[in-house]
Amino acid sequence: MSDKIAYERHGDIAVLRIQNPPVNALSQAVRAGLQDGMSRAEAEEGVRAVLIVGEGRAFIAGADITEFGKPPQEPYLPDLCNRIEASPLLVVASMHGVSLGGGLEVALGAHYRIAQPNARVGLPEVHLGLIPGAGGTQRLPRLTGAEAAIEVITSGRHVMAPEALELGIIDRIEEGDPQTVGLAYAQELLDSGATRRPISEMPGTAPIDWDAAYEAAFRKGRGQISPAQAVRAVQASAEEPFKVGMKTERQMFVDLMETDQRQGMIHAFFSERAVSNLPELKGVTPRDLHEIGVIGGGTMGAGIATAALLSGLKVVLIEMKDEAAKAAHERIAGNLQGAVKRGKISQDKYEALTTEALKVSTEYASLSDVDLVIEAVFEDMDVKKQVFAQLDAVCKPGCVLASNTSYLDVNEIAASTSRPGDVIGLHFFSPAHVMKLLEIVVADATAPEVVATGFALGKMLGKVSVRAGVCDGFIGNRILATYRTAADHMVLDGASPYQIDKALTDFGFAMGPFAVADLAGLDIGWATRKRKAADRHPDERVPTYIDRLCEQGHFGQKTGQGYYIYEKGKRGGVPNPEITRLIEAEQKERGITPRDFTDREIVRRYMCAMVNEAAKLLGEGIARRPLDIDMVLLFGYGFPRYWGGPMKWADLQGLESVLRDIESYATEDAWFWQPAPLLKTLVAEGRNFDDLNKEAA
Ligand code: T1G
Repeated sequence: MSDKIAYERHGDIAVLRIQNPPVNALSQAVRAGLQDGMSRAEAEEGVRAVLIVGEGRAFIAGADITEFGKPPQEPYLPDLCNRIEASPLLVVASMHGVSLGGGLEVALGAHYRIAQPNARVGLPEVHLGLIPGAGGTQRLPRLTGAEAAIEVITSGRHVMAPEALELGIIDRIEEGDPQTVGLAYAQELLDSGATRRPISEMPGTAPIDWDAAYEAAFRKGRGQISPAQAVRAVQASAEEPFKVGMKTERQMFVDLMETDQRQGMIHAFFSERAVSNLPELKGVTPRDLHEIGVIGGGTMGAGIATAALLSGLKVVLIEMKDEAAKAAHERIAGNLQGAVKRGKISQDKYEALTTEALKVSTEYASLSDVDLVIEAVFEDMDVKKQVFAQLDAVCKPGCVLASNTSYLDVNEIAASTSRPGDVIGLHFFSPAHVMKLLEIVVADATAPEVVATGFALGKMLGKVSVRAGVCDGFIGNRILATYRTAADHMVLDGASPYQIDKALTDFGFAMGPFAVADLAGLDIGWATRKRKAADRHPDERVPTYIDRLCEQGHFGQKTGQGYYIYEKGKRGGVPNPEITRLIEAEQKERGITPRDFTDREIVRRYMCAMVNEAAKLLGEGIARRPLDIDMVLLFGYGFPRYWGGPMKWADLQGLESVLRDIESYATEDAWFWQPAPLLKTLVAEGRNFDDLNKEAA
């Protein structure tokens, strides 16, 4: 038997204990070991039951994702689950930690299931662009009914043990060592004469409005196909005999395995874990973090303080005046009340955080003992330098001094202090206690252990932390500025902002660029255009129609009018005829004859601009790897996860075709569409962005 499964006899019960750290993924060796273990138990004298249990932190986290994309190896997981279920012995699964995907499917192949109170079960395959492929769509509905099964499968969420008990997914909850409680439960079942209980022999679920469920899943997936496919697989569990339903599920699973969306989502899964593992930080010890300071209690500062408090850190927040300090305290308390409402913290915890862990002051001297300070004050270099001068004077030696600036030069800020090695950029995204992305901006003088401390803070706050070099806009905002410009150029040339927004939401973005601009506030872009006007290149095409709207005092959602008109109490907005008028006026002024754009061309230009700027960033070393850029766009800019990110999207299109399009666009506008040197090199060498990820690992 494989060394991944420990086989033990306990009276007339055989135990198969899975030993495949870190999360007992169902590798080929584990599958073969379980299969052999079942045969051995059935061959041995006196064995009446089998207990399947996991060693370490989990029962089973699912199929081994590292095997995806490689030729499948027997025993195949659906066959193993069927084999477990078909055993003449009574089979019991004792679950703890997570039982996800194939892990839950193995447990559903057993006849009875017992779990720890804090155990979680789920079928998260949709997060990998797949559907459950080992009987989950056929067995789960037979236990829970179609609607509950569809909700669990299409959400991919983790179901806590009490709810799983209620849904009938597990039979019992009992605190204790998983093997001990599992053995006792199996013995109790044997003593009570309980019979085998194959789920496949249970009747299929009652029908529901399958087409409505399919439509709902497709809409919610925003272009992702596997959730909707899962509905059809569950429908098969109701309409076809079990064996036929299994074949239907298998075919759908195999077809989805071949899709770009599966490649994109697996790429996102592994990149999310790789992005914070920087080779240069191996062996570098971060500084201790127990208490942090936050300068500025506005939306951003309060969000950062909230995230820190929720992660267990103490916070000293500094505001200029008492009334601002009081407002900041209320803002943070409001954020924490939200966490209570969402069940993230108890009311007692809320009280402790707001009265003990959080201190709000107007005195910088209160920062004398903090381990790290993040300033989130007005985005002006002089203001930042004044703040850093005060921090430099009062903070203890070794205290990390961080700026939350979204584009200012962190090198210049560092040089204004006596300790540039302690200075770093920590660019949070608003709301900072909700958005997962954190850009860790490493200045020239930043010490390695200060970088390591930034990543340690990001991990404590549950962020996806990405290393960025110093440039205007770092990674995300610099790329955003470029693809926004591509959209602006298409508006000048004839595409309406509304067609562009729709084309991009159909591509999978939660919102199009113009709806996003309305949400963020048109005054921000207006201020940026004014800031950059002085050193603008003469060939740069910058529309002015939107400045005309800003001059009228319309800044988007916050004023009720922008690209869209927003009516009080109504979600979303309607196109603003004033925008169309202003665009037509500008086109006339510029002598432009507007032309039609197809949705495909809109997406193509938008994505090529994004990839081209990203490739420039990579070439300049601002971003370390293509996967870093993918994670920034996924976690900070609403990029559709099923593409894996812009760099994965480009690999899936083929870099040659992307470069060819960029070069064709450059014939219209050589200044904006200068092909990135790195892109040209990769195409010339027949390599792609994933090759760069592998080389940098
Ligand atoms: N396969 C291979 N490696 C896995 C893995 C898996 N399923 N799950 C986790 N790992 C690795 C992960 O890469 C990391 O590696 C380490 O374990 C710790 O993970 C047929 C087809 C289980 C909740 O989608 O959600 O079954 O970086 O850092 O935050 O129907 O991992 O240390 O080298 O994430 O405590 C379905 C995916 C598969 C679960 C733990 N299962 N995993 O989270 O630790 S498809 C999933 C997770 C399937 C069948 C279908 C999480 C976790 P390294 P971690 P964590």
